[in-house]
Amino acid sequence: VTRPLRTQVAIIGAGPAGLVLSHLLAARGIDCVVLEDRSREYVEHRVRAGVLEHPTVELLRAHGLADRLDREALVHRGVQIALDGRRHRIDFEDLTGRNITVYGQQEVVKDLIAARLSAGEPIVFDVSDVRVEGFAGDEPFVRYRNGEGSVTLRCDVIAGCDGFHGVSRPSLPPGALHIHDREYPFAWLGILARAAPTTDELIYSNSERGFALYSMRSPEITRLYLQVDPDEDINDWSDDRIWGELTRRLPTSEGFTLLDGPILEKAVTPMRSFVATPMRCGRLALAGDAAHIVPPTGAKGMNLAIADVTVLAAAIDALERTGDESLLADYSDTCLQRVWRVQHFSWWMTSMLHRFNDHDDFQHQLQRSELRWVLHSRAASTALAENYVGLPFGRIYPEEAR
Ligand code: FAS
Ligand code: PHB
Repeated sequence: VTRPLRTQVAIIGAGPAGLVLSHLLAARGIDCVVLEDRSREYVEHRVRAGVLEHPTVELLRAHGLADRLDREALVHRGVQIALDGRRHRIDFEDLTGRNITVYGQQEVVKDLIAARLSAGEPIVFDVSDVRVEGFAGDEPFVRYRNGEGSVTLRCDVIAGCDGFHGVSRPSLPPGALHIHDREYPFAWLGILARAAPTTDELIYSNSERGFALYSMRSPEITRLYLQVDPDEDINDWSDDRIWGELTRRLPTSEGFTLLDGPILEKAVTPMRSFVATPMRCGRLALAGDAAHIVPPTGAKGMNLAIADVTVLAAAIDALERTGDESLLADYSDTCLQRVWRVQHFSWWMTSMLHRFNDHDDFQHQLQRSELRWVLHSRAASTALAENYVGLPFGRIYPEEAR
């Protein structure tokens, strides 16, 4: 049985992009349905990002979505970068007057889902066979299957917020997209451990053995990452081997101790830079990881996804309220300004902090010189800080001629 349903916006995916978009649209009185192919349990426990930019927290707070965040999250006023075992602090508040917040992506997702469901707004979990169609015209629709059979959901706009492996980007006609991508000669092995953090700020460490990152989730949980080979097999890494390598790469000399503990989760994350342009085809708009991927070194993936949907919500509002399609037509160009700024920042952080091949000593000397400049020059550390805490939403260079 195919039941025709109708809404204004069909959102594919209940990750940060899809869920924030659903709240931004509801705040503007626009109906939407969120379709998610996993269970609520699964999406609420998927361990991923951990750093929220300043504008992201401001947005969540402005929409009444930050109550638990304000109670439980960790506000960080700076970040530490270690070179040759010596730590240097980048003071965000001194350099930019702003800070960042450490709060797991899965916590953000839990809060967004709870808020949407308590408002009586639909999220359809465990859907299957999602297909996006008709978006070349002005009557797009989504077909999917759920427990009761197959459904056709008619709408005005489809928001493809279904991540890198979703169905939306591949649904664009052949040749509609230009793909820009870059692979890196390494990956990150990430762990979540029940071990109390012994520092109250993140430490990014460039060591001759390779990159390591010390992060956290709460006073009881640390989140740590190691640079490994791109095809690393997680089964080759015992807990002891992981803790041993972290100890060798983190600056444990200067009064920083690394407490170990039971590892609750471990996974290898590939590193890539990827942008699909344009981010829209007719009435199908791509947002977040469906359109772009950044290496996690800049802590940008989730924040960039949320930035996209602040632009998309305004564009959809104009279309639904007055029939004006101009903001939707501008959607991709407006987002891509920030996407490429964030791509560059994430590539820059990655190129400064990771160990590249051993034979290019010239590149190695350039890397060390650039990192020392960032750690010792106020101008250079301000450049890092303003990108790290997050640029204001909207067009990042508003003064530029349109
Ligand atoms: P998401 O991938 O989060 O959400 C897409 C949603 O769509 C998912 O719930 C998925 O189940 C659903 N979906 C997929 N196909 C569908 C279909 N056909 N039908 C319906 N639903 C469908 N970023 C950082 O900043 N720091 C990090 O440390 C970090 N670590 C990461 C580790 C891993 C393993 C991964 C994969 C990503 C990591 N990221 C990190 C990036 C990550 O946080 C993303 O940038 C962020 O989740 C992007 O959010 P969305 O665009 O909403 O996509
Ligand atoms: C995290 O805490 O998961 C984290 C922090 C900073 C990054 C990437 C991941 O750059």
